[in-house]
Amino acid sequence: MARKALITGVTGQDGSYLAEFLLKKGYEVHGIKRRASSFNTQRVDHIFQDPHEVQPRFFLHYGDLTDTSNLTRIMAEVRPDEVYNLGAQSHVAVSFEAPEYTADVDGLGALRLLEAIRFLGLEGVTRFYQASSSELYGLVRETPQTERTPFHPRSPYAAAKLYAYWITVNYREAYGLFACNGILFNHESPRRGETFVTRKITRGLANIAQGVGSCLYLGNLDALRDWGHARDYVRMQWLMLQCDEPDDYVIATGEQHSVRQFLAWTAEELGITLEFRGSGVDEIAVAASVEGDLAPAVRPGDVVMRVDPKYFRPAEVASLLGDAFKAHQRLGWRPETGLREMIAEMVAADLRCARQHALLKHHGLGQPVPAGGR
Ligand code: NDP
Ligand code: GDR
Repeated sequence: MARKALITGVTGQDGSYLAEFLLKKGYEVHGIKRRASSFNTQRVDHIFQDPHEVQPRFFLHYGDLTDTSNLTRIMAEVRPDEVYNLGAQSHVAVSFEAPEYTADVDGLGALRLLEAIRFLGLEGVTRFYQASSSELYGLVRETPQTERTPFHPRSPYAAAKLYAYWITVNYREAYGLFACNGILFNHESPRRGETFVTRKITRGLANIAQGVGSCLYLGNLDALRDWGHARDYVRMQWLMLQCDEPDDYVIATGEQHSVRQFLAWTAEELGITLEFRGSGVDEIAVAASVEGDLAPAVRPGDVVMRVDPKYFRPAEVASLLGDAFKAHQRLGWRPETGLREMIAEMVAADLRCARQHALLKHHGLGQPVPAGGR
């Protein structure tokens, strides 16, 4: 019998990589997707299996983390060996605008799943993974951050994730559930949502390079992050549930860079050398030189980025840097993809899209490409 996994957030960045990973391992994979007025399964369409054509091992169920009866019913039907709770309103800036919804989905959503496991008597059957976050550290008390670093959340998102973290620990201690927290630092990929800063930059600059996008507007360029590749991080999510004992693990690269550096390296990938002028809200990035043929629409002297204070957050997390020593020591995990390599992969993917837009525009068929919002 194939092992069964249930993934919330299967249509998101991590959910799609994890589903691929588990299918390759021979799992039967069940994912929860939200009802939307248009298609929202682009990230998993390539692994969808038409039940009319093959004996499928990948199933999608309509559901929502705010809906207890729906989650309990899916859990009862699937009786999964492993649950990966990746579903979330995952945007930190948006959580300031929708704090109650974020608390409901990101905080209580975890509780609803844990309670469903308990209510159905699956404690001895089902292992649980909670997608915890380096945002828990917030106002950091020590660098680098480890599993023992105290938390100080700085957003409604992080406060909701703090509840989910502790309720996961609580169900492990109180009911003996095999429940783990992965405290994951930022991880990105070509499948990253378009409004997170890395993808906003790779997509925005690729569009400018091909003449289908205008100036990029960003917020805090001084923010420091520890960026890894999502593909490497989902492997660790699975590894945690294969251990003899449940535990919590930091997953990070141990390297830290600024948003400004990420922008400069992305430009370099396109043959553009950037010069940063001004400071604070007046800072701009100018194309100092352009080489090669990847950015035909950019001329030296063009302003490609301006700071817009609208993207500053009410409370910022200035600096995050993780120490994944425990994951390395106990589970043999190390990230395999370096940041420059990941930027190259993201730029290549966004450049392909930008070129398609440019071609359509050339034939008078193009729609304007919206710049990434938040
Ligand atoms: P994404 O934003 O790409 O994916 C989030 C997923 O959750 C999507 O499938 C989304 O559905 C789904 N979702 C949102 N609201 C609900 C809801 N009410 N009910 C059910 N599903 C819902 O996030 P990532 O893949 O990047 O992250 C996965 C998890 O890991 C999240 O919990 C995130 O908070 C956490 N995390 C992420 C990190 C990162 O750097 N990527 C780092 C640390 C933690 P839809 O597609 O319909 O929007
Ligand atoms: P983060 O990721 O908040 O760390 O949360 P994000 O990419 O949104 O921001 C990283 C840093 O970049 C700064 N920044 C901008 N951010 C966005 N989104 N848009 C901008 O224009 C911009 N300009 C500068 C931000 O202020 C911030 O400091 C991500 C999410 O995936 C969470 O779900 C996850 O828990 C954490 O990573 C770890």
